[in-house]
Amino acid sequence: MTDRTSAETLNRRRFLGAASLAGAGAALSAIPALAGETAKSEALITDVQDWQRYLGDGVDKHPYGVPSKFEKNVIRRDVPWLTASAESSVNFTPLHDLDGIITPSGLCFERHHGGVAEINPADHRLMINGLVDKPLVFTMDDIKRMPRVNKVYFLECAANSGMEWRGSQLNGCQFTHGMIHNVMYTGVPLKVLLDEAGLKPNAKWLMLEGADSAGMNRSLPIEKALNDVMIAFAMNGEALRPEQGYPLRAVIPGWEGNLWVKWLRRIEAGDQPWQTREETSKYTDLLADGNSRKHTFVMDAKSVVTNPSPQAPLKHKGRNVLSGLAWSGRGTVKRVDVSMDGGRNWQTARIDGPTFDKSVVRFYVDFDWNGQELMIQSRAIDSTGYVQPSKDELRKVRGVNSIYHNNGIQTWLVHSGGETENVEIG
Ligand SMILES: Nc1nc2c(c(=O)[nH]1)N[C@H]1C(S)=C(S)[C@@H](COP(=O)(O)O)O[C@H]1N2
Ligand SMILES: [Mo]
Repeated sequence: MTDRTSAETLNRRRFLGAASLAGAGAALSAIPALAGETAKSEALITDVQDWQRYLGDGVDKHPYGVPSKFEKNVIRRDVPWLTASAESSVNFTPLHDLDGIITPSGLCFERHHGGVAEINPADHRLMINGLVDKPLVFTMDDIKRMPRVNKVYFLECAANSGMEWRGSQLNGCQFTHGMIHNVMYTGVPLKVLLDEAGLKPNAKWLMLEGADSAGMNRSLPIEKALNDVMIAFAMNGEALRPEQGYPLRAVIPGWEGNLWVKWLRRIEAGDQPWQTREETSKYTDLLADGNSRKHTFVMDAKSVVTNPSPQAPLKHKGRNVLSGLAWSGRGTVKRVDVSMDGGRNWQTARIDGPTFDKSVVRFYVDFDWNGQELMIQSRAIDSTGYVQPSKDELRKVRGVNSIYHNNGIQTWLVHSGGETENVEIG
């Protein structure tokens, strides 16, 4: 199998031959084939293997564990031509190599506007000022003496799938959908901190500011801040990674990643939104008529099949597992439908693992593949009843000028040899 992980596999393909898929529904039949082979004599079973001949490493070899060397291709990747420099850029989570719902901390995609701030937690301060009774400054020790909570949330950059607005472009779910991660955060509800400071009645918006060289800031409506926003110091049970905002970041459940200010140093309460560079020049959705959608904070329901996908082609006929992720910024994912024939027939996928509010879910379809072409799609239905739209439905409403909030249905074309590519149905 060729390694399709490099960015050079950029492709613009549009697939129109849906007729060749007649009868693809047969691929969804119950599973007759065994996955294993009938036992026979084989050196890998009968002989003593190399790794059994000598003593292995002791417990002191890796004070901090790292993955097996055989997993060295499971890494974040970037697309060098997308942005001008690595300090103001993005890399992508290798979704096709992961399972379950938790993104390992070391594989979480990163998006920085001014590189990674290196902060000694002893020197970090969080200030709350503006329209409050009592401006306050917290040390990290102070924050860790406040009541804390644990929550699993997805973070999706508003630009995720942004390169796909006009047509299918990037060959791999890592690149089309990899600006998302889903981890367990530990932190203090922002409401607890705001209550200490005492919000004035006219405080309607907060400005969150980062301590990075970009000094990134965003405005947040007070209702959201008091509802479920967290100030987190840990992810997946340990301190945040430097790249994810160590020692402190904002967690804004279900809302676009840009609001999740990293290296959080200041929260100012005001009576209106701040006009920041971010808000005026970016993170607004340009419509066909030249107008912009503003304050499009919530990430609508979306899903993607991670396996098979261009970086993870089908290798075997017979028994196979289709797998994917679905999420909604408006609540939980109630159902995921999967089609193998470009949206003609749909079946309900099996969601396995926990379903949390504003977290991804993992879904599966166990199926039997006889080598025919497949056009694989998934669509998420969330707890509000919202159904993930097709890309064409989305374009009818939003045109093609936008970069942000593309939650359209993704199509993967699986060829008879198993190779899989990013296509769009005409
Ligand atoms: N201080 C600061 N916070 C930031 C950013 C930044 O550049 N600086 N990038 C934002 C954007 S656009 C996104 S999508 C998320 C990415 O979070 P991650 O790097 O943990 O994936 O952080 C947000 N918070
Ligand atoms: Mo972002």
